[in-house]
Amino acid sequence: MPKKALITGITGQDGYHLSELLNNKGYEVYGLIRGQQNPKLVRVEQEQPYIKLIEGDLTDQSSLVRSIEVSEPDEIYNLAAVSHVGYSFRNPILTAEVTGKGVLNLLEAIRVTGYANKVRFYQASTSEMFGGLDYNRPGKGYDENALFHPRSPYGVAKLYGHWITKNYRESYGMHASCGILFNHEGPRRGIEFVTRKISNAVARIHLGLQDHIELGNLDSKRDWGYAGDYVEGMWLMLQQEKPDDYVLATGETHSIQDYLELAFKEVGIENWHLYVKQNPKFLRPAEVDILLGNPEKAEKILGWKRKVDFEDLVSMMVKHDLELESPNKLT
Ligand code: NAP
Ligand code: G4F
Repeated sequence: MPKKALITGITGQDGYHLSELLNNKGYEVYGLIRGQQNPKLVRVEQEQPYIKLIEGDLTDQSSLVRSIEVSEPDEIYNLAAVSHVGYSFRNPILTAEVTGKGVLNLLEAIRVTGYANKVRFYQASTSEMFGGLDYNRPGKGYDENALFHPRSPYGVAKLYGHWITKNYRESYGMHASCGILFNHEGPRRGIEFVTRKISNAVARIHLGLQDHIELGNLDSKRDWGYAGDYVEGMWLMLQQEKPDDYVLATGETHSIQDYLELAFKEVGIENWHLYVKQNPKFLRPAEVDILLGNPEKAEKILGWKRKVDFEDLVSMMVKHDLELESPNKLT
């Protein structure tokens, strides 16, 4: 019998990569999809016809109960969230309902359906929970024991999801693990996130389709890896005998300016400053200035290691967007 996995957030970046990975491993893959006419439905049906889609929403517990009853999963990956930090400042209550309480809705659905001791559960926790304030930690960056100090409604909601998952592990003996993932990107990244916004704009500027890009804070630094590498780590967490929490990161940090420099170089532009305007609209009420993760525990226990480095990630994203935006391709 093939293993069965239920993935929430199937239409997102990680949902795409994880379902590819699990399908390649022979899993029967179920995906929760929300809305009565989700615009991404056609894309999923065309590109990933092997996914069995189930309608549901993290805020509607009855749909979560149904999704478990229909899929009878061995593994559940909770990737669904309001995931954009800037958006969470403008929509904090929705963010709390989905990104925070939505995790409890799903855990309760698992418990009331009698799956608490039958299923393995992955919660998508985040480096945003650290907040970047105590970066003075010498050397190696945030690990699993670092203090949390979230700096956005998103980070606060994720912290609730993190702790309620640990609480269900401790209270009901659930095989529930949290992956504390640092930023991971790739061609499937939503255009609202800074790396993809830049790679897409660079491609369009090169092709003469736009003349500049507007951004907010250019000084912040992130530990950026490739999403394809990170979903492998999620799967590895659920293959361990014991549930636990793990940081996945590259151990390097780079600024938005570093990313801009490499992305523009990819199309032969040395002076990126000529094409970038700052727009206060993209600034946040509170910023996470710097994130740097320490993946030593995941490397040692899971045998996980990222494969794609920063330079290759930027190059991959710009090349993809050049292909996507190329006028020849559209005709
Ligand atoms: P993403 O591309 O923004 O995808 C988010 C997914 O959540 C989408 O499929 C979205 O569906 C779904 N969703 C939103 N609200 C929902 C609701 N009420 N009910 C059900 N589904 C809902 O995010 P991602 O980059 O793949 O990240 C996956 C998870 O990891 C998220 O929880 C994110 O917060 C977390 N995370 C991401 C990173 C990163 O760098 N990517 C790092 C750490 C943690 P629609 O398509 O219908 O909107
Ligand atoms: O790409 P971002 O929106 O990602 P952010 O805020 O780091 O959050 C992402 O990573 C988290 C993990 O650490 C995830 F949990 C979360 O779900 C999401 O995937 O912004 C990165 C940086 C920020 O400092 C932001 O202020 O880029 C800066 N930035 C500058 N101009 C911009 C822009 N960000 C966006 N999205 N758009 C801009 O125009």
